[in-house]
Amino acid sequence: MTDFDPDHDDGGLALQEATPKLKKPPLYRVMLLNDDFTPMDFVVEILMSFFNMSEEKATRVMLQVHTEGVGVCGVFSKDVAETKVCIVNEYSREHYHPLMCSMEEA
Ligand code: TYC
Repeated sequence: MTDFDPDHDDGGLALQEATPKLKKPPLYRVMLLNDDFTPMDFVVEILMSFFNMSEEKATRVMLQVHTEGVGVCGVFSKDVAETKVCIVNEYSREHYHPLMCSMEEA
């Protein structure tokens, strides 16, 4: 018995399987920015309806944004984050509030 297989002659080279170069897709933080005009209860409503937060959590995040200038609404894949940013900014404009929602790589 021999290891030589004429149908799969590697020409004497040692063959090593390539390790697949698959990287996990990046995640994105969606954030709210503070401003002086958007009512607090509107921000709480946004966090509850678009980010599925309880009223308690939404109030905590809103107050963090209010005092520190920025707060995280959640971490999502790129397309979900982009969609959330768009719908929050559109909804805010429809209600004539300057609230800004943005995203950055997590
Ligand atoms: N600073 C606003 C106010 O005093 C409230 C506010 C909180 C606005 C969070 C935006 O992302 C924000 N009415």
